[in-house]
Amino acid sequence: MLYKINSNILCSALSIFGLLIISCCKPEPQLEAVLPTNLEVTIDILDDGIVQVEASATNANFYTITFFENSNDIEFESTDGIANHSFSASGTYSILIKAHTTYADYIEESKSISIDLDGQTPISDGYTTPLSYPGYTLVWSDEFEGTALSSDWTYDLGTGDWGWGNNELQYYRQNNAVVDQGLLVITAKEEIVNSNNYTSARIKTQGLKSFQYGRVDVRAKLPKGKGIWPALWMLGDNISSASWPNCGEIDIMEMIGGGVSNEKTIYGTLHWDDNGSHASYGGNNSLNSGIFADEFHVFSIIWNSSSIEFLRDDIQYHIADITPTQLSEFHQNFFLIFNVAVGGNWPGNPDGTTDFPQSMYVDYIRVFQ
Ligand SMILES: [Ca+2]
Repeated sequence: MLYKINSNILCSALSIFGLLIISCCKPEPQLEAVLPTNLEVTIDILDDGIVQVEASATNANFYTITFFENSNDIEFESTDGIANHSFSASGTYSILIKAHTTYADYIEESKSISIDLDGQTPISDGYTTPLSYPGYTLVWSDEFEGTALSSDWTYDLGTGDWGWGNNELQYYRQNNAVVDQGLLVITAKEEIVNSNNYTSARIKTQGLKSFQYGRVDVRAKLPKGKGIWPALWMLGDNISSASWPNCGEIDIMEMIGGGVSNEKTIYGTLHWDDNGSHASYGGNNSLNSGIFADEFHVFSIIWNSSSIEFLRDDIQYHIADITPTQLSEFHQNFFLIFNVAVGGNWPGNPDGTTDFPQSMYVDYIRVFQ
């Protein structure tokens, strides 16, 4: 009672000074749940029927995302608003997205999507390589089964220094790498995140898996379009102490999109330090018909103490002698990096002809020694 009197006196006193204090003069309001606001939903339909939902809302504590496939309701609960689902047949489906403060307090939005699997590339289309070779043992592989990346992989995130040294335009996020239907799918999207116009993903085995010598096979179907730059590559384990290019770099496969002549050609390259200067030596290989986005191909290196051979679908198109002393970089352990860059010094920037999203699909990586 004494407190109330004092509070009224305070209000009167403040009113004299022209301050409008409404709340302290009113009865205490009942505590009400605050609903989220500004629910925004982005849905990307990737090749192979994989659908990725990204939801965001102000004051949301978590999200529930429900995919309705025939009579099944597949519900995901997520704190970041991200959920993936693979639809197994063509058709029109509903997705219900809820942004919650509590389980009972939410706002929702329903979306309808059309899946057309008829024109998709089956994972069996294209070149494939065996699980064993005479004289070799399979020492590590990832077939990308299951629904998440294994603990052999980690991420490079954000924009790096100077767009990862190449003025690349994308912001790398964990969410742009999805494992589904036996594939790793790395997707470049046109969306604004932290003032960057594109997002994508870059995964690596740094500190987790690395190898010296052996045969490395990566089976992948590539994205396409001006400014799109997929890469399957390796860096020396000593990059944090020796820096680049003293650590050495092995580019198993790079491609820059934009027109058939670009999109039918892949590059295999070595980078190293030659007495204080950056040196590189590479070759390239072109398909006789079609482009690398049409179906799966296998990109390989065969690396031993004397040479590194580069192969596409078992066709050797380049070989480098690594016996000279200035190529000492290539006699140590290397880790793997897979990414899809957008823009940058080599491919140039996307233009009006570039379709987003663009995905690189990796069926497997296998290392034999
Ligand atoms: Ca696979």
